Amino acid sequence: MIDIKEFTKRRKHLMQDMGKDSIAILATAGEQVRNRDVNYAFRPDSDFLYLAGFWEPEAVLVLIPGRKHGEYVLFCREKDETQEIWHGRRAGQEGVLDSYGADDSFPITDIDEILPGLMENKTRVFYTMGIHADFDQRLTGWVNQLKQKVRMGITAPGEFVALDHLLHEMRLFKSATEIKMMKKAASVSCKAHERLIKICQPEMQEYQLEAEFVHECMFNGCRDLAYPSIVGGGENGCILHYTENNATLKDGELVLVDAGGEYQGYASDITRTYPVNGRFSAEQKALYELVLEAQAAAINMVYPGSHWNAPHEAAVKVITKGLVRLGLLKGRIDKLIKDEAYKPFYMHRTGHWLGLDVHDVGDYKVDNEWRMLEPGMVLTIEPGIYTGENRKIAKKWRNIGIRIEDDVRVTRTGHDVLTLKAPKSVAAIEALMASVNRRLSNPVDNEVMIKKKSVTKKKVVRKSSRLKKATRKKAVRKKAISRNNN
Ligand SMILES: [Mn+2]
Repeated sequence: MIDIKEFTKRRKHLMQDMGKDSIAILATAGEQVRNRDVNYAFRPDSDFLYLAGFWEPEAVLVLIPGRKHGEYVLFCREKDETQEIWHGRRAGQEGVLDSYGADDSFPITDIDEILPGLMENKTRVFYTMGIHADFDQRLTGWVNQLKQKVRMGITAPGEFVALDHLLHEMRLFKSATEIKMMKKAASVSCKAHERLIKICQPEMQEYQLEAEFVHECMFNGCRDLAYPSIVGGGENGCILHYTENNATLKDGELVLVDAGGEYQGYASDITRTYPVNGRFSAEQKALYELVLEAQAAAINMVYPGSHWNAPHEAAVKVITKGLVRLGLLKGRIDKLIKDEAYKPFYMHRTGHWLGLDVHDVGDYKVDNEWRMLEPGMVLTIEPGIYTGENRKIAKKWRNIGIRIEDDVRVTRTGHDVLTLKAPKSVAAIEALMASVNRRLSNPVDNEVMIKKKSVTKKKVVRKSSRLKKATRKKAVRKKAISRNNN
């Protein structure tokens, strides 16, 4: 758990930036329906989480610098015995005063009556428009209510200021506590990637690797993942945001795994690519080492005073040069870079900010110039090469997808790679994969894999004896009985 003092510090910082006569209002995320009466696992809004550290749905944070009865007001659900028996514990009003540092708290159901009063005679409202349409509307309603009271000597706020502007600038610079959380997410995820490299073998399903990743992360304290895992074998590795993860991993192909655990809300974001059978082919190795070289060059450009785009420029240069060296591009390097000739092979950028959100908040440009890197920022460095079905290149080069991604913190003197422990050199990967007798330690439950084969073997199933059918019926009956008992 993060100490509540950390959240108090953040709120104080924000209130200083807001100044007097102002109020900040921030609602957490709503619950999302998955299907009918089943919800997705709840995840608070990251801005809200950053300031409140409060994980319950239906909550609104209000900051009023200088308010006599307390500057931090938190609206949340009331305690409710029945609801808590069915759906889980609630902090309630007393709970958020005791454990979450709130100065004042009201039931969320009373917000219509209370919040307009808190806005009285404030000049500025800090609020992020356009995230929750219904809440935007309610807020406008509350302001209009106040406007109707002018004759009673009450003034309504006349100025709306984008809250995310201040807040996202704060979130861009990670505190020591935040770095600690991110390191934990990173180290758990590194272990998970290592586990997958050891376990991977031909004829596994992509989702079986995904399952191993989830297991290792959750088992080690990351209750959730930072984003849906990408596990793409062969040509699927060329689909940048591939998440179907339902194909069979084939001997001779590479597999690309882009996955990261989340710890206390903080993301890690790691990609590793390796041969399904444990040995890189000559072409795979040539392209892989090129991406690795590009990544090293990019990471080298991460230091205070460097600018946001410098790592990308370094990666593009190495990749373009390398593609020429391998005969996949022809021409003068300068011109190829200028014409973006590398783009059919490398179509995305080299990274993004990382934090509570996997694509974290923070401006990339200031006054239309690439932003300077400063200590405390955390970013990913993730160059890649994706040859796809490119008919302009020889067949042996096609359908290879490679990305190598690490999480890098800008330090006072340079950088610190948070995800070094996930193996990535050709030698390390091949040695690790050779070190385990992968066929014998096969974790794959073959029943899961029969799915595809059974389609072609239908005839055999039909031929099966009545006896088998009878036992199957029995099993179904048993299942139904046990279901009723639950
Ligand atoms: Mn990424």
